[in-house]
Amino acid sequence: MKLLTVILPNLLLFIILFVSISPLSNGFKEKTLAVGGIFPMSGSWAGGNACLPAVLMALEDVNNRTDILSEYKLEMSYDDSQCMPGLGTKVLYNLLYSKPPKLMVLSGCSIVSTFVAQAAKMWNLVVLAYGASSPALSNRQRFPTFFRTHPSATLHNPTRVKIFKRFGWTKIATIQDTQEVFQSTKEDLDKRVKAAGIHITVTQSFLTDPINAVRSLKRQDARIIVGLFYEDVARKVFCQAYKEKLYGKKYVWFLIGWYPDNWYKQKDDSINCTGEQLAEALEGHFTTEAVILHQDSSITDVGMTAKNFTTRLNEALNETDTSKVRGYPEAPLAYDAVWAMAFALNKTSIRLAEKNLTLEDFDYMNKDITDEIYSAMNSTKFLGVSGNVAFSSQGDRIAWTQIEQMINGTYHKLGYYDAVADNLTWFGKEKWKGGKIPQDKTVVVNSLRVVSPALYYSMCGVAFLGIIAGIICLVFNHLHRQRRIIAYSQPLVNSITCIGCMICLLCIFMVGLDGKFVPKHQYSTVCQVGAWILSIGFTLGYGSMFAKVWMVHQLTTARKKERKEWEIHVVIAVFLLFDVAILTVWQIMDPLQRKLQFFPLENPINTEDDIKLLPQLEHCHSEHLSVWLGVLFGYKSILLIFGIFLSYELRSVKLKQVNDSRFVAMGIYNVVVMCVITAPITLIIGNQQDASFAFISLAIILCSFLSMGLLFVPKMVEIKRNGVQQEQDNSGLTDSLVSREEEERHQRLLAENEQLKKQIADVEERIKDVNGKLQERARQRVLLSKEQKIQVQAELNESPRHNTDNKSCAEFNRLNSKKIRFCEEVEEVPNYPYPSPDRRQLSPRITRSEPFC
Ligand code: ABU
Repeated sequence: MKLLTVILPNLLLFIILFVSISPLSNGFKEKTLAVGGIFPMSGSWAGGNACLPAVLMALEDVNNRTDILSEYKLEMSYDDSQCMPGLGTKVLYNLLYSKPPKLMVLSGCSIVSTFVAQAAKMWNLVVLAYGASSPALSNRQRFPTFFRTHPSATLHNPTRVKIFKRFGWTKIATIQDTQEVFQSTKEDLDKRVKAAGIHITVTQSFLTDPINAVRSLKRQDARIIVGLFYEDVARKVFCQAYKEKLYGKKYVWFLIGWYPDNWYKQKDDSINCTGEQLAEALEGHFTTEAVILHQDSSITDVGMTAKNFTTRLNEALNETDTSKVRGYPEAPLAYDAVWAMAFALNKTSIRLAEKNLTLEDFDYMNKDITDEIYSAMNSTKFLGVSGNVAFSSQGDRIAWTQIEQMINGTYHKLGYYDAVADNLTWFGKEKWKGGKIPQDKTVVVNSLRVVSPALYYSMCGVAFLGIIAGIICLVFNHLHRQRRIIAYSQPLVNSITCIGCMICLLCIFMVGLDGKFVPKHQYSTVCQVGAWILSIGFTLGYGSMFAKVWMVHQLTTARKKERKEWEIHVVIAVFLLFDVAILTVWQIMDPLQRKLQFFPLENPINTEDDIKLLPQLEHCHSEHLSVWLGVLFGYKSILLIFGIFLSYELRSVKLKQVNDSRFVAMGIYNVVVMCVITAPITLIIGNQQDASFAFISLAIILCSFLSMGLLFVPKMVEIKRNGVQQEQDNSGLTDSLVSREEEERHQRLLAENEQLKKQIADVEERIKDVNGKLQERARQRVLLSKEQKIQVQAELNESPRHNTDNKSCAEFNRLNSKKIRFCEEVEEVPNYPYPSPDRRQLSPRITRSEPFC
């Protein structure tokens, strides 16, 4: 009995205690409230694997609490969405159209939640997402009944910007899946980096296959790359990054941090890269993720510490390596989502009671109860296992972010960022592959392409020798100016040619002057001086030779046979004036300036540095360069063409008065040929400084050396061969080039030739007439009989006309012999310019007349 009195009260106390705190106590909760659950158990984010056990655990815990929803037991119907919007929507409809009505729906995975939340408003249904990060969901107009315990992905962006600034990166690239969740994250990132003075230089997005997007990143020299995609796509991206070598010491990748730790080791048939290859490509990448486990060891409002929760979850999952379980990081959010729902429904039931309503009265038509649930959710605040749970006006969670880096295949914490307080806690444990912070872009170093010194000095050396040779020629020309061979070759013109060649040779020194010798600001002066020197040098050198052949042509063709020496000088002066006029106008209106031509970037040799060389080539340029060159070259080309024509005409002429005209003609040929070859080739190889300098220099050298050589070497040889000759006074010869005696003879012959030409023309006219008649007769002969023909022939023989024809024939023969005499006389004059054309003119006529006579 005594034993009974001791045991009974204790037993009763035990029973009371057991009933109030044991899980069996929910047996007192006789009414049930139905909620729905949509869990992605596979697909892009298979977070349901860890979140569903966490939700079931939370439901049990809520139902075990007598102080929350004391009359109601929460029951959840759920299904798998595979993180596919279509399937997720189907699951929603199944939940909606199966009894009892669901007061709320839990959902995960942004792409499913977007569809579910958009549709749920039509059924006055509140949706609470435990695993949806899409910033697009923070839109009250579009999703009026949506809440989430998962922070928005925009939470990562301030953290990313903070890190960019920390490492001094101002140029970044992005690559993202075209899913709305990632597009909206990228849009938010755009705004934030812009505000921080950082530029997104490359943006790549892709629908299913990231191959081209990754290639494009590589091509556009992306260095700091933010990747926004689900983990299955991340494997594809990094497989391609591995193939494109878009990783290593030059690159830094920023990825989403909520992938499971071993995400890249998962077997994936959609890629042909091994886990090791992915690990190699991923080494050193950064991740950012929200801190979603309460960091404190205190007991939370849900009756346990975060650590207790983890232990219980691990037991429920029955998995030693929890990093392999999809959705493990989000499990606290799922657990807290159930508690948030319970707290809100609890508050709603109290408010509804005031209106004589109950939660059981909820149906999809009853907006009042939905409004109550919505407002209760809005004001729900508690400390959960994921930290402080509260909802902003957009229904978002606020949380810290943690930054991690993959070092030797495992994620290491680098720090935390509190965006609200703008406080970055950095542990300084980051590691860089190359031992230093990667650059956000390739450092481009300008590299001026200059003429190779060996080439420049050798060409200048030859040009210098040419100038010395020119001086020797000038001295020789002056010393022997009284000698017949010099005196009859226009010594002053020879000197001008020589000076012109020397000026052209001097130009080689200017053409090769580039940034190696001349500072930038003086390069324009070099251009202008070079243009003047080359133009004047050419005009003096070539123009004087041209003037000489022109003079010879005048002497041999024109009626006025007396030419003064100064006329040559006038011709040269006119050319020079032309040059000066064009160059002056060019100089004043549109002077030559330094212009850089850029070439594709090149890799430097013998350096490990992350730099590229930008080859540059200096050019002389003016705005209307083509016009000026067109004018200058146009008139010089006319001179060249005319010069070569005159040279051809005078190829066999040898005048005593201008004894070197054939050598001058050869010099002109040479200049023309060199110009014709050099001009187009230098246009083609203008980008190759060495080749074009060598070509121009060689052309100038060849022209100058050959012109001076042709002009002076024969004279030097002649003078050397004849030794010391008697000096002759040539003053009279230089004054008047053609003697009176020769002139008169020449004029006589010309007049006689003209007269003969007229007579021949008369005779030919008559021959034509007779020929016509003969043809007429021959025709008639065919018609007549043989006798008639003989008769007609006889008549013809006796006819007076025949006598006339015979007379014509005799006249023609007389003229003809006179003409032959003239030709013979002309032949006697050696290399007289007319014989060739006149012979061509006369000979056929003589030949034609012979058969007739
Ligand atoms: N932390 C998982 C988020 C998944 C999603 O937004 O779809």
